[in-house]
Amino acid sequence: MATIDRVEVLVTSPGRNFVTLRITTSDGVTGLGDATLNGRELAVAAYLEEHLAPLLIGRDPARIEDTWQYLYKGAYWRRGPVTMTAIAAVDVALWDIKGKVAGLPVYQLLGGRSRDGVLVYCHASGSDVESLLDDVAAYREMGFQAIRAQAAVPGLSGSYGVRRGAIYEPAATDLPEEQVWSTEAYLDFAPSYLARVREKFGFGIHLLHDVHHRLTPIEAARFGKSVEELRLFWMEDPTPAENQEAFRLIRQHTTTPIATGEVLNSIWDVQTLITEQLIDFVRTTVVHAGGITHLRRIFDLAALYHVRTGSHGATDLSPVTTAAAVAVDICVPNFGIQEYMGHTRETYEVFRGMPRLENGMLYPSDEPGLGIEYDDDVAARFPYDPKYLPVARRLDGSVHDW
Ligand code: GCO
Ligand code: MG
Repeated sequence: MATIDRVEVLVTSPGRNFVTLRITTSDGVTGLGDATLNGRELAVAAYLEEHLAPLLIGRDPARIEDTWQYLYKGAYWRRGPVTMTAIAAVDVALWDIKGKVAGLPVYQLLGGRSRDGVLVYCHASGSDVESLLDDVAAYREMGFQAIRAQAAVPGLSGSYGVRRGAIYEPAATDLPEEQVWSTEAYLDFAPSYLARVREKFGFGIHLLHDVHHRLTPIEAARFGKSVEELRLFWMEDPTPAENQEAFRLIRQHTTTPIATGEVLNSIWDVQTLITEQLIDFVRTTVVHAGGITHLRRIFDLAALYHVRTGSHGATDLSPVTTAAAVAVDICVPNFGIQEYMGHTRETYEVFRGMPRLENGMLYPSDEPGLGIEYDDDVAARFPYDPKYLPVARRLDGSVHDW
């Protein structure tokens, strides 16, 4: 029997920070898992290095489910982003190893394709409505079929979701940037620019919008109602996600589809949302929700309740997560959509073998495992670079949900 011989925690910053776990077996097979938690990277790195690596040495790499249960139940302390990201990294690395040992891509181990490719949505944004419309046009040109639209709210500094450089990167400062938020200004403005996108591009594209946890349930209900005729694919995170019951009120008032889950980490965090059918799309992802093993469990529960998948895929999730997400997405019967933002050129030099993107769809690699290779030499050129996500303050100076 092969055993786990080596466990390495790799930190690199080719445009942004990524934490990667590499597990090597006694047969010399290696597996990669993403362990990136934006703005809290070293907490997960320490969890892995100090607490999980010593438990993994000598274990059978083939026992993925058993290792998952051992790490989850064995910690006694349940759930939470740091724990679930660390467990995810181990889980994904072990699936990568299993695929390489079997000589099969991971999606074949999960049951094989249910579809030809994975529909993705990209991010269009603008500092004003005209530049947003130009951005949507550019993404249409590139062949994207589903587009998220965000514009800067007039008068507010640093609106969520508006790209400043070539790639959207909210964690851009050494200490948290302070941004200004006004619910009133947002609610007055957002429906009007989403309407402009529909006017210009029609109903032949899927249109998405991220509220990013900013509204109360009754405000979210009002927003959802006000955009009903625009037939959004979804409104994302209308209200802070940890209060699952809050979605009952939103649901009673609007037919605008609801997506949430990018900050949630376990099946227990989405149980009410799913079993009461309070959402249409669950956005938990491989890296922050316990890996392929646990994500599949969430998605299977969701399938029973007509909830489709829509995994998080921002720039702060590494190509290892994209590859793992696509492996799951291509298999599960209740797939909805996959977020796709892309990464810097330097990131693709560190992580080689990103799934192929064509006409707004991602296709998994047919290499054994996940098909991603980590280049240590390139990674060494980009040392850890501490960066924080912004915080939001209301007009009176008090802290709001960012
Ligand atoms: C999304 C997300 C991201 C997050 C980011 C935080 O829908 O893509 O909301 O943009 O803000 O992942 O690290
Ligand atoms: Mg989001």
